[in-house]
Amino acid sequence: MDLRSGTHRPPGGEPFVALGLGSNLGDRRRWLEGAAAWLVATGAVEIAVWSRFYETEPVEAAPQPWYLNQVLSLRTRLSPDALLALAQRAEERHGRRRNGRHGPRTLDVDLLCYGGCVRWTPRLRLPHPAMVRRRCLLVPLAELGAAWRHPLLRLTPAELLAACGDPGRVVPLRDQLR
Ligand code: PH2
Ligand code: MG
Ligand code: MG
Repeated sequence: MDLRSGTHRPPGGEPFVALGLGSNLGDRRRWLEGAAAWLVATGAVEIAVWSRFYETEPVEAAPQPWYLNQVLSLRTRLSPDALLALAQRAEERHGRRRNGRHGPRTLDVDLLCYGGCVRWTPRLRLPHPAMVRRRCLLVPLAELGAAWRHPLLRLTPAELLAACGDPGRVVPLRDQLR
């Protein structure tokens, strides 16, 4: 497979690609930082912008500990499918055990968006359907300040956040440099 095939690359620009990281088991910050470092060490991605870390109330899930969430934007030549496979390897390498859908987890790495790519397959849905419903994803995503627009709704992350009715609490982690 030619990972550089240009089908997802808009003319004259790089696609805005974002990953959502989450953890609510064990040393949550260590899992997120370890995953980001591992992703970079593969050589397949560069991190363009890091959001802050946020303490977030679990949403759409049985009662469980609060999450630490972060969003990263990436530069990569990987296709959406190859990037998803890399994200899943990162989960496995950071203690992820499948605790059922939406169970507590050491590490969740979700592909939130890949430029204007729209996909609806059992394996990969783009943009990530939960993104527009969850403040725990939209608050860090909006922090990146991207001009990206959701390819179906035509709204920026800040506009999606303003329209989002999720009451879940999202609080920047203390002790951050920014
Ligand atoms: N992930 C889920 C379910 N619920 N809630 C928060 N706050 N953060 C998450 O990352 C999250 C969640 C399933 O992936
Ligand atoms: Mg998830
Ligand atoms: Mg996931």
